[in-house]
Amino acid sequence: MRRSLATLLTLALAACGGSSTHSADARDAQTSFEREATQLLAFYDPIYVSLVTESSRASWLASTDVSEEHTGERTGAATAFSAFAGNALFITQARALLTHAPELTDLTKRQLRQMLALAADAPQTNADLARRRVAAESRQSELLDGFQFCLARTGTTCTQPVITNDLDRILDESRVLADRERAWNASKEVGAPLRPGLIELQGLRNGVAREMGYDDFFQFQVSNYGMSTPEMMALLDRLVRETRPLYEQLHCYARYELAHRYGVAQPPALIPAHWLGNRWGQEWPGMVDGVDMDALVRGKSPEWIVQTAERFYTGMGFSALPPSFWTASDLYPVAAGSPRHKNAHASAWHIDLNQDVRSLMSVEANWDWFTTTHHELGHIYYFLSYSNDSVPPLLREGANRAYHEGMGDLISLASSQEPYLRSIGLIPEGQVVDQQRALLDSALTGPIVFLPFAAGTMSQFEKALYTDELPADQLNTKWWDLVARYQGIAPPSPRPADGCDACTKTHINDDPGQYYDYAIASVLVYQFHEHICRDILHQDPHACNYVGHPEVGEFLRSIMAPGMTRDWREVLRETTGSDLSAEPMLRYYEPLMAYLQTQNAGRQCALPAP
Ligand code: X8Z
Ligand code: ZN
Repeated sequence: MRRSLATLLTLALAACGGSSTHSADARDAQTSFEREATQLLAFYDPIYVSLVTESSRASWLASTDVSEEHTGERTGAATAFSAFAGNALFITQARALLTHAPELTDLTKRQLRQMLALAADAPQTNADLARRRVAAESRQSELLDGFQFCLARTGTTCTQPVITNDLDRILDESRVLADRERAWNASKEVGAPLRPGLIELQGLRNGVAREMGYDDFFQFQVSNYGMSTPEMMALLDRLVRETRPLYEQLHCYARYELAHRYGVAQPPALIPAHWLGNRWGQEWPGMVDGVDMDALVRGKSPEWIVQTAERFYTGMGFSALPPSFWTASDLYPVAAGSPRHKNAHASAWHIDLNQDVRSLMSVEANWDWFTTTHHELGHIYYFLSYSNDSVPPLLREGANRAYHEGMGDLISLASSQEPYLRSIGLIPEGQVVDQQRALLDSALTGPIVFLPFAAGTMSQFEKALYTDELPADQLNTKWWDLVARYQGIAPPSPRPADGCDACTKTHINDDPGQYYDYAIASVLVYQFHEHICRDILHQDPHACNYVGHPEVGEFLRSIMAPGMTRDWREVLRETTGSDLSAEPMLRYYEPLMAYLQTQNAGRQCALPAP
């Protein structure tokens, strides 16, 4: 494979003719740079598509059936891809052509920049470093995806093996603090084994980014937005600051409500992590009396959940999912007792940059999986929307990564609203919904609680890890310092200094340096939602139903179909008339402030700024 690839490469680059056009007159030179770029891309594209496909297929297998053999195949395919995409000749040619930017079309420049971004993942100018990085990434994923979580042991033998869905169920439902603490501790056990791999990857990821001229890996990832690290951190700080007053009220409400629930007389200043219904405290479900979202889907089958999510999209005029989605995806948990291990975190895959789209999930009939399924199908419909002739393979991406995360989040928000839930029979006739409490639950499970984690803890941690080269012995202290400052949460008991609780978060290992995508997505979601509800549907953004409205589908398609061929800021301005702004999100949750201040009257609520 690699041998024939190298041969092809040599021949085609010879055919491209390098930058030998300087003797032409100005007009000819102008066309010739564009022509040269077109030739380069015409050579690059088919090989790129075929190697992405090979590499995605191998990764899919390694993630859905963890084994040494599949990890080896993943590493092999990823190495082949890197040998191609990171080839020094592409780097030199793309850079040289981009020095003639005024003489290239916007579409060509975007493709060349994306070619360089792909090369930056494994630049063959330092092939040994790139190869070690690819192998270390595979090993880390194998460790994470193959880890056996365990709730009870006799000696070193696990007597109660579990999957993360089981741990999440305990944190979602149990009212017994000892059981909750056991589940929370069990969820953190994967951290220590992942620690050495993360430390190795810290050096390797920084190394390859520096090889391409970036200061560090974090800066390289941030460049997807056309922003510098200080600009990104300032944006994230602003989001944390703007939502802090409401977060302070929610935090106070949660401290007192949960202390009451667990029979603790004096609520602690920081919320104990095992009191919350999520392993990282990134959302706080199940906290509002009278709002039981899980009950809405209890008794439904996991298949119904996925089909219902698809119906939301077809209800806006999108096509049904391709039949291969249903046959090739891996949507449900591995049967208890099966020796197979698979990645436990939901993901969506664009295998061949065309119609082979798949999702990896472990769907069960609960609210978390209901919203996650709508989120994943957002990625899938994004893939399908930009797989059209106007979008070259290199630009089959979101306008930026946050757009990709935002589309499905938007549909999760829309599919959680009362009129829609009534229309599909999940809220029975005669059942009254308390609007204030429903909005409170939505804030506790939505952006106001999520932002301190996403824009604060996670992003600050990854910036410290890569930009500031956080030393290995400070991984846990840094993590818990950030969790306390941004989220106001503490571990149930002191954490070992040589552990890695950050490593328990999937993205730290296999989707690194980009968690702020979700923070920015949550802001975009409310901008799009407000526009759809007010300007297209003329409905209240709190009770707005997209289904049955192909014009909403058209609007979403107008955002998704161009993929990365357009600048994300221009797309936002054209579609909503505004720049990136947290205003619509703050407006949405504004009615809660007065309500919470009443609920929290007489309580000690101060939460210092991070
Ligand atoms: O990782 C995800 C998606 C991946 S496509 C399920 N999310 C973040 C997380 O789970 O931490 C969605 C929201 C935040
Ligand atoms: Zn996602």
